[in-house]
Amino acid sequence: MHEQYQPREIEAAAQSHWDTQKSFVVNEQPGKDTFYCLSMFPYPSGKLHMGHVRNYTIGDVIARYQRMQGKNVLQPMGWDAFGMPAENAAMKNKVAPAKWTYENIDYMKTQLKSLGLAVDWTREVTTCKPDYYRWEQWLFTRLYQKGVIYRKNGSVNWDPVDQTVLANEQVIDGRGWRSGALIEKREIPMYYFKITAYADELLSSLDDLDGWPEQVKTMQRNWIGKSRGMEVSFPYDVASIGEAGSMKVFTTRPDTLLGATYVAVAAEHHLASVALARLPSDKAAELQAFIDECKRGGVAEADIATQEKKGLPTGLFVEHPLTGEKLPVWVANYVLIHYGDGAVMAVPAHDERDFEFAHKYQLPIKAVVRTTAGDETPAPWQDAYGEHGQLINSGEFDGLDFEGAFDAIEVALQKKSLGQARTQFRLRDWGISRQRYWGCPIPIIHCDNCGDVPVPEDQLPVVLPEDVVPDGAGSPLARMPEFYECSCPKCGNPAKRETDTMDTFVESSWYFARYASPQYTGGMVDPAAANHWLPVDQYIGGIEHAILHLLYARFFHKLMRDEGLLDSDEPFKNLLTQGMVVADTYFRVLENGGKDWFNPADVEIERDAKGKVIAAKLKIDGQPVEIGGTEKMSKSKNNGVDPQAMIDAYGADTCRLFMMFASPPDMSLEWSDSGVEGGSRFLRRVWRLTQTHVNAGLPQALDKNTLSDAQREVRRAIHLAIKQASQDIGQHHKFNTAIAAVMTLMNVLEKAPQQAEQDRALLQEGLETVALLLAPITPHISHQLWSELGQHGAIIDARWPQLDESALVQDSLTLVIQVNGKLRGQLEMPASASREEVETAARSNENVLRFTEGLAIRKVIVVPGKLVNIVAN
Ligand code: ANZ
Ligand code: ZN
Repeated sequence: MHEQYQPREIEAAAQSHWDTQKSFVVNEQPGKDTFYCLSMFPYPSGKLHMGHVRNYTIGDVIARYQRMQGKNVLQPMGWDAFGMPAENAAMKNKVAPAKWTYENIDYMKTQLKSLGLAVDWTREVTTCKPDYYRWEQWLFTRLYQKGVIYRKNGSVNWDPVDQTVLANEQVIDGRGWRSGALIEKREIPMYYFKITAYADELLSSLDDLDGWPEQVKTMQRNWIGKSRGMEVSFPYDVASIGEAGSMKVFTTRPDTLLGATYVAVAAEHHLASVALARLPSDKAAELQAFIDECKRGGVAEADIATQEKKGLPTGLFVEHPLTGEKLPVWVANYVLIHYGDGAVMAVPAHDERDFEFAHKYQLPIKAVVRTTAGDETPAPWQDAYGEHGQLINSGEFDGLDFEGAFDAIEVALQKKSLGQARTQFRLRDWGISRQRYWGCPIPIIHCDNCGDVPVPEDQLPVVLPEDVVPDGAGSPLARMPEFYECSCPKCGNPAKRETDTMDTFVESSWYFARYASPQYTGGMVDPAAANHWLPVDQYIGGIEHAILHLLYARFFHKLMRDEGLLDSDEPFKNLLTQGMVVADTYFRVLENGGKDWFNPADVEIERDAKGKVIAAKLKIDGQPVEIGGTEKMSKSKNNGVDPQAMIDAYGADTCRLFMMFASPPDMSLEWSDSGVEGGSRFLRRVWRLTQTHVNAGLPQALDKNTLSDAQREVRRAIHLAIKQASQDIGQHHKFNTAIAAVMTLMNVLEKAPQQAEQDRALLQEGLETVALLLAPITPHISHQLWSELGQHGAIIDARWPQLDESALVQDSLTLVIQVNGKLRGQLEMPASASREEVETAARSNENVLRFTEGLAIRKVIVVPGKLVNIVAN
């Protein structure tokens, strides 16, 4: 055994063992417990970042731990390979996105392999390859025929200068990222997944996901946003509108109906167009300008919620459905066309947005709910009162509570056929058309005779050409006749292939299922394999995917179930959302007020006694830099640490150990060089102790029945570590405290005597335990230690150590120490200790020494098994 711990050699040897033994290649084994451990697959951006390393280490530790429990563990890996960064890189470097992507995959794969992940690489899935996306296209055509996918107009961000559609992230402060032009909303035909048809199930089955963080379930519930409310019709005032009809609104507060003082519609609403036609020309021009303004500024909903409320009157009126009172119709920028019915009944007294609006435009405010303070008219108006309460100022409904009013008002409206209860979801259908090149082609052919025709199964896949370099001016596919010219599958006439591609969230919505049978050519998944492995037992990934990715994946799972492709209802039984990797930031303020950020590696820091950073200077010029606090590692703050540099310097095991030791997986992890060094030091200690031990020759087997008290204490420490680590890893995913338990054990083992045969046998058990407990976390060094410890067979095939409960039984007692009757400490003594032994131990106890300093001990009173009182003066 080498004297020095040499991670490079050890890691290469362990990895080559796993490779040649195909240790991680798994197949269905009926009768054996399965465990499917999945980490969110990476986007091949170029190289791994610390967040990836953390994610995949957590997954790998869980996978290896489960394998040591005797389970048949599947841990696959692949590439979420379509997406915009490839197009941006292509434009910058003039290389095709395909080439860029495949090269990144090659490099990142070697990086992942160097981490020693227990991954079945034979199942690798790459979503930009036709053998993957052909099944996505296949499912698309099936769902299209079923009506689960349909076509309708949707709004997009349109850049009028570049003449192209932009993704939300390409719109910066309302302007195109390249042209700087003001972005307009445009309506174009797009394809939609009818996810709203699954809204109820997506919501209710969250209740069955006991293994998901509560926070993520709440985020999903809010996103789906189920509200019970009422659809209310406001008949048109024919004199002002010029036509008969009614304006529909959706409200969650029908109890406030008598408090409606105006109504408001979205810029795209029918009544806005009516107003344009009927207003005098100056007013119409003003309204037109406002409508244009509303339509500009992108489609991101978050912006709409926070922007200043603005509006214009239309000169139109509707009638209150119960009182017949005329209410003015306004166009307002806070009313969304795609939510509810694109119109609201405004109740300023009880809705904050309406309140802000009414206040600004001096519209009447009428209270119809009694506040808890009991005020009828809380004037002067400070704010809307949004709580439920007893009705006031509402005629026959006065005195009713929310539920009572809801029902009574529904009855009143039904009588007039002007309303009824309705449940509504915030969730909208999922528009998946993207006017981008690097994505999965939508398998539709447009024919003048036959309309939209799905590409027949035997003509799939529709292959995306891979040698195209996009130039940023719209999708190149739309300018490639060789791509879009085709003949209609139905009538044979010349037709045009769809040139939009799918949202890349589609690929990541079903990859977990494809891993079950990645090379299967008979369908999207082999149902037997899918049912064998799914649902995923443990899914691990970033909280940033708490809503969209997880919702879409759950949706796809249900779609696939309803296609008869698999049996389960949900894809991920347990979910672990890992915390961020954070690091210190340093900067200097530039003359223009901006900041120049420096990488922590280029900064020298000074700490106070408590380790807090108090000053920092740049290494190259020795001049001070400002300390910007701890932030998520990112390019923008230049505080990233390249994991590769760490792996190269210390080895993968140290990197993995640090990642797992520095904090629990769901908390943020603060990068620290000294932490990494600490990890490396610990592994060297383990190495050194094992080396000294095996160099002396392997001992005989341990005889548990003839252990001395001291030896029993050592054995107790070994099994305490097993107990602690098993609980921490198996039940709580607290890898950090599991590692701490191993460290405690190491302290005991290092101090234990190593001469007698029994002592050496005990150390053997201790070191085997250390190797086994560390095996999921630092698999390479454990692999080596295991064989050095004389084990036949590799540790990868070994079982997690068994707890021997009898080793935990403690024959010692805790005695209280008093000095002059005051409690001063505790004393741990073997139950068999004599009165004299107890007294001697008490006299040398450090607290006793401290409290008797300068005094003479007059008397020592021992109450056996309970206390020692020392009388001194
Ligand atoms: C009157 C009212 C009175 C409302 C009141 C609230 C409080 P959720 O819970 O999200 O479903 N609303 C309806 N359609 C809208 C649209 N297209 N754009 C903007 N707002 C719209 O919200 C339902 C509430 O949001 C509805 O209830 C409506 O305002 C508003 F004291 O109607 B409410
Ligand atoms: Zn046709």
